Amino acid sequence: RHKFWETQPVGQFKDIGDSSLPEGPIEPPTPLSEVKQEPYNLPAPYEWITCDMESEMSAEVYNLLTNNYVEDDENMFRFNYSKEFLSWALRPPGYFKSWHIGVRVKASKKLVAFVTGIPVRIRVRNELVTMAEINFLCVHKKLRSKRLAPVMIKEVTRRVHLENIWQAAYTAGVVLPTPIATCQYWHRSLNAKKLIDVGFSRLGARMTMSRTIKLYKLPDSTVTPGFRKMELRDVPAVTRLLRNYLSQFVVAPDFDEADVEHWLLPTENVIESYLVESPESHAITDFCSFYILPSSILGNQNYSTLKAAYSYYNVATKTPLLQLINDALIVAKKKDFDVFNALDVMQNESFLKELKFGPGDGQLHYYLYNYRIRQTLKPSELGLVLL
Ligand code: MYA
Ligand code: JJ1
Repeated sequence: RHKFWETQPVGQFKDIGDSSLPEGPIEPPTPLSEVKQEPYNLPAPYEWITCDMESEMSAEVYNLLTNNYVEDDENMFRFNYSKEFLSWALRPPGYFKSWHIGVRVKASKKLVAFVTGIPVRIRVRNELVTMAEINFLCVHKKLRSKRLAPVMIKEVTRRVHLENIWQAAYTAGVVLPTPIATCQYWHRSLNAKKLIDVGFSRLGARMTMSRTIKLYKLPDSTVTPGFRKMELRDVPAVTRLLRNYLSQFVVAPDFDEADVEHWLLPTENVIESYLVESPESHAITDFCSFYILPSSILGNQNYSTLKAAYSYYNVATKTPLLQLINDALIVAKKKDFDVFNALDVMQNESFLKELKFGPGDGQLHYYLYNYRIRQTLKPSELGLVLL
C-alpha cells in the first residue's frame, strides 16, 4: 500500500500495538563516511538547487508555494505563507542552507519542487534528541503522482544525515505510516460574515446573520491588567516560563533563550506574542502567541485572502488560560484577522468550546522519522506546534 514508506525507518502499521518493540531510534546512525556523498538522481529534465532564502530565490519559492501548496479537502483555500514568514521559518538559530532544497527544470530554470529542514532539539519523554523538522514539501501541480516526493524526501534525509542528525519530526494532513498523534483543527470566527460569504463557515441551524455576528462579538480591549506585547528584555523570563510549562508533555521542543528570541519575539506579519506582567511585582506570569498565515481564497468574486491567526505556544500560571486566550482573540480581532485557529494540543481543549471555537474538517497528523513511540499519544500529550 505504501511502496515508499514501507522502506523507511518509521513505525509501520503492522507493528501497531506490538509492545515488545522498544521506544527510541529504529535504526542506529551509520558512520558519516558511509553516507552517500552525491545527490540522488532526478528524472533527466530536472536538477537540484540549494535555495538561498535571503536572495531572489525566496520570491520563486514564495510563488511555487502560493500556487501549489496545501489546500483544504474541497480546494476552496490554499495556504499563502508570506515571504517574511518563510524567511523566519527557515532561518532559526543554527539552520543549514543545504536543507532548503529546490528542484528546477534544467532548460527553463523554473522551480517545480521544494522541501526544507531546520534543526530542532525535541524531548521525547526523558530523552533529548536533535532532529530535523521537515516542512514545505511541495511538488508543482503539473508534476504530481510521478514519484518525485520520495526522491525529495530521500535527498533531504541524506543532507540531514551529513550533519550527523538521524531523526526528524513532521506533520501532514494525510495519513502515513504511522502518526504519533492525530490532532483536530478548531476555528474561532472573528469576522463571521466574511467567513460565511467565502464558504469557510456556514450559518448554523436556526441562526440569522445578525445573531451569528452577535454570538462572536468580542470586547474592544483586553481585560487582563499588565497584558502587553513581548519585548527583547522579556526573553529570559519567557524562556523560563515556557521551559517549565513544556516539561509536562511527552513530546516537546527544548527551547533555549536564542530559540525563544527567534520563535517568539514579535515580528510584523509573522508572529505576535503577548505576556502578563504583574502590575505589583513586575513578574512575568503568563504568555500567549499566535503566528500569521493567510490563505488564498480560490475563486471568490469579492475576496482573495483569508486572514488567519494560529495559536502557537501559550503558558498561564496566574491568569486563567481561558481569559489569556480570550485576550489573544481580542487582539486578533482588533488587528482585523478573520479567524483564529488552534489545534487540540497541550491544554487547548480546556478553552476551545468555551471560547466558541468549532471543530474544523481538517486533521493534522504528527510523525517522527527513525524514532518509535510505543503508543499513540493523545493530542494533549503533545507540546509541539509546527508552522
Ligand atoms: S506536509 C505538506 C505536504 N505538502 C502538500 O500537501 C502540498 C500539496 N501537495 C503536494 O505538493 C504533493 O502532493 C506532495 C506529494 C509533494 C505532498 N508527506 O511524488 P508522489 C507520499 C510525506 O507521486 P505527489 C509536509 O511538508 C505518498 O504516501 N509523504 O506524490 C511535511 C507516496 O508514498 P507511498 C507523502 O502527490 C513533509 C508518495 O509520497 C506526503 O506528486 C514530510 C507519492 O509520491 C506527505 N505530505 O507529491 C515529508 N504526501 O507510496 C517526510 C504524499 O509510500 C519527511 N506522500 O504511500 C520524512 C523525514 C525526512 C528527514 C529524515 C532525517 C533523518
Ligand atoms: O480550514 C480548514 N477547514 C475550514 C474550511 C472548510 C472549507 C471546506 N473544506 C473549516 N471551517 C469550518 C469553520 C467553522 C467556524 C465556526 C465554528 C465551526 C467551524 O473547517 C481545515 C482545518 O480544519 N484546513 C485544511 O484542511 C487545510 C489543510 C490542513 C492540513 C495541513 C497540513 C499541513 C502540513 C504542514 O506541515
